[in-house]
Amino acid sequence: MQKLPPISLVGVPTDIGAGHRGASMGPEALRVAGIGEALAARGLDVVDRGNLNGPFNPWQPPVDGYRHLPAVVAWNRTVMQAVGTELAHGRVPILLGGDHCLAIGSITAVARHCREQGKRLTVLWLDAHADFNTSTVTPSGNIHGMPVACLCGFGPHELTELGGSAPTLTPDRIRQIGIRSVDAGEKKLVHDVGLDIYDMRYIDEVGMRRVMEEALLNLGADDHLHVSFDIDFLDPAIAPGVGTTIPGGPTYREAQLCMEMIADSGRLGSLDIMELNPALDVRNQTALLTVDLVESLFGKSTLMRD
Ligand code: 5AB
Ligand code: MN
Ligand code: MN
Ligand code: MN
Repeated sequence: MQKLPPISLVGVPTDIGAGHRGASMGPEALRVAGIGEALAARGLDVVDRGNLNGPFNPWQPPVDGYRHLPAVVAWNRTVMQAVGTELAHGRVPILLGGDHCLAIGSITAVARHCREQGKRLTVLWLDAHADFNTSTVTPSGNIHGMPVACLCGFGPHELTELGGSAPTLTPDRIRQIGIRSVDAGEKKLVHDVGLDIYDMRYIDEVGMRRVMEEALLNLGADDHLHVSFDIDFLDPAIAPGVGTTIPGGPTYREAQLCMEMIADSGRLGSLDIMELNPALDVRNQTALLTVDLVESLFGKSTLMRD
């Protein structure tokens, strides 16, 4: 079995960027489902750093196209700092969300770390949504629908410049998998920037195996792979505990294969687990499923391969 670096769990208990309350309880639901114990049982060194702190959710309407922008910025600064610290200590940060706006801080920290280490960054974005809205095209003002745009330099300067002045990522470093809900204005934007999207139709047509082969193609020895896992990537029949369920997602087996092939790449360097909403879950089943998939992501396989 390949030697994996030590892991740090970092809880971010907020739903500040979401359209439903409840993702703030995600970190605790993942702990109750045994995420730390499951990874430790794989022989990994796991430390739980507890939860980060930040402003409460005031549940306000959008201002200039954004809901809760100042609080979203505050949470993301804290996330960037915490993720950066873990990476600097040679650890693999696992962010326990929390809503998906927090991927801005997480990936900004990862990108900075990669620049410092001379590593190339590839981001796999597992999601039902493209998360490429801007203040002018968003149907909701919810910033969890905007993180990919912000990371590519489209968004409020407080978020696009969280880690300095230049955009954190160029669109060619991102591969999105599982996409099946893109808003009209958002569709034009992702098309214009040429985002690499493996949508559900493509998964239906060629299968998850070829999708993952293509998404993981050309990963070099010095590449850092970041996985941003929005739980609504999964079909709602198996994962009801999310705020924005979209039917027609990957099945249990497709999701397993996706995780196993990422594990096989041997390049996983950081992970976000986002958008789990225990208030909408059924007996914590979505959290338990997530832990099962994360075990595969860290190399657990059904057969005698590990
Ligand atoms: B998630 C929607 N596109 O912008 C919007 O769960 C949904 O992080 C965004 O992928 C869903 O409000 C954000 C309609
Ligand atoms: Mn989503
Ligand atoms: Mn998302
Ligand atoms: Mn969501």
